[in-house]
Amino acid sequence: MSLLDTIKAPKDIKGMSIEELKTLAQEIRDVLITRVTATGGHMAPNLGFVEATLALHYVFDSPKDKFVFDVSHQSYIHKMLTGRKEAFTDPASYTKYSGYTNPNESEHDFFTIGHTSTAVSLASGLAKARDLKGETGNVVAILGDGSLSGGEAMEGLNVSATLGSNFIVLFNDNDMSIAPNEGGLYPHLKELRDSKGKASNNFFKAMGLDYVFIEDGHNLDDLIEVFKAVKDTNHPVVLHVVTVKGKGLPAAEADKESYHYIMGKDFDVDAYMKEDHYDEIIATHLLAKMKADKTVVGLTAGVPGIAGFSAERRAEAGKQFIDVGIAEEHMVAMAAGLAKNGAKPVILDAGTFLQRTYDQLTQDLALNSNPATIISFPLGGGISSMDATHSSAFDMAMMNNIPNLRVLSPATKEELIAMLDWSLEQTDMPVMIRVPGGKVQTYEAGKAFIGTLTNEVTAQGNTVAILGLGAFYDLGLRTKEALQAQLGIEATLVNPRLSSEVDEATLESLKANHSLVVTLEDGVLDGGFGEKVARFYGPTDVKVLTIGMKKEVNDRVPMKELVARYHLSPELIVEDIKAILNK
Ligand SMILES: Cc1ncc(C[n+]2csc(CCOP(=O)(O)OP(=O)(O)O)c2C)c(N)n1
Repeated sequence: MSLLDTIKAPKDIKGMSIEELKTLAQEIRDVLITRVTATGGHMAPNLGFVEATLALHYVFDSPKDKFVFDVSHQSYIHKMLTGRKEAFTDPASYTKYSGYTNPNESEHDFFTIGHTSTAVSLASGLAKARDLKGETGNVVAILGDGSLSGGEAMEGLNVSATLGSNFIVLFNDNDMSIAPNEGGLYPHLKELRDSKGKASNNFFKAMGLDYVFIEDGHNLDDLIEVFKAVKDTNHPVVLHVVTVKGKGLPAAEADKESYHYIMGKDFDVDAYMKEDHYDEIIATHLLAKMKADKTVVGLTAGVPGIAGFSAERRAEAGKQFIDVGIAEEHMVAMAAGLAKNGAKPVILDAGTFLQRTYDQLTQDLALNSNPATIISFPLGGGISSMDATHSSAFDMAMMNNIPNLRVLSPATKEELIAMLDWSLEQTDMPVMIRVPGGKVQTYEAGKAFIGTLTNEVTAQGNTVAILGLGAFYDLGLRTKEALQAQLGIEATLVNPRLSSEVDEATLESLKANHSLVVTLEDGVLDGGFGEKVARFYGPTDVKVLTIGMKKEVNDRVPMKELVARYHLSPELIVEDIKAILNK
């Protein structure tokens, strides 16, 4: 029986000797490597946080003492120690719990988290509420060095310095974000590490926080000693803990970026390599554009890999690629400045992370008509089986309704490239291009985009018109075929290309010989494209069927279930059409 087998709750490690804790740390590493290799997940962040998590649970008393993990992608060990270890040790239970903290899973988790840089702010609220209620207990925010580059983390540190009561920030410094850290702060963090916390240039002290340095974040004796010393502190303190990302797995230590998140064993690398992928297509094209025009500049907020910008491509792009750190708001405002001063900025980010920057999109880009291009990547697709925190179902609805921002949804790779080329040359407005989820599609029709911002009727028919937006153009094509086969209806097929506006001329022309218009979109319906079409036809006899996601939280719901629930298949859509047409 292993030591890990004996642990059902944090109290079970409290009686262990340091030697036993060290053995347990090794067991946990072995389990992490086996489990994450099988299922995929955040390998390197967790391997680097084994001893620190053990020491936290050894010294503090969770859940009375509260831990808030930033991003919470490094919370696997915390899960193992808080009654959820079967999700790591038992293959049949591997998918039982999510990869992030979630209060529905455990009383030891306080927030559902997946976006970065929020832990200090969230934890400061917990601490303030504790104080207002006259309660006791420690509050610990766990913040990574990458996440520190996000403005919210800095805002949180600034405010929490004034709490005047117990507040601990465990700053987990492994000198890496997903990719290497960028920005003027990081050489100073290195100075702090190199001087064992003694350098006079101390960001945390400048913020008004007490500061303790722990040189070896894998030394349980040191960690436990310092944690005991700061437990029940009466003021805010930062524990600067130096760790090694990927600790204990040589491949991960050597290639921290690739091992930040890895795919599981079922992922077929060979098949993947044989296929086309939008990130590769975009990165290759953008690099060529950069070479031809020195004012083209790519920007990302800590996620270059999402857009195919590997270390090699970043080096190739040189000064024309900027990783701003995990600072989405800054990225969008900087893009506004770049556009204003004649450069051609291209923002490359995931739709879910762009949610953070609604204000900059609205004010700095759209209101000021600054012509930046935003390429929004849906992680795993718009409607997807992702964690709720990482859903990209909402980016289109968010962007669609910002005046003076055009949202384009290419259906094919040719169209995507044509839209990007057009957007780079126009100077009237910011443009978002929503990368289609799923397999790369290529149709001749997609070549027609010349920046006219009109819908494209790709097949003229009658009775039913199908408007298949972006990734769902293909679903439209298949629905058209199913309609023909099952009801003998020759439907009209439209590639709308644009979701922020309706093309009134095209919609007007459909009135003549169509009684039903079907819209298909890979995102939430509320605020989406279909609603705009429905509003256009509201005062007319034309009926509108909108297919897309209902406004609700979906957390790792299998795609099969979502297809059935939202009728995302040709068969189910034909059933709906039949019912409406009384066929
Ligand atoms: C708002 C937001 N932007 C980007 C991401 C993607 N992301 C997840 S973890 C991470 C890096 C975090 O680095 P760090 O805090 O140093 O933690 P480490 O993984 O190195 O332990 C990034 C960029 C995200 N989750 N949320």
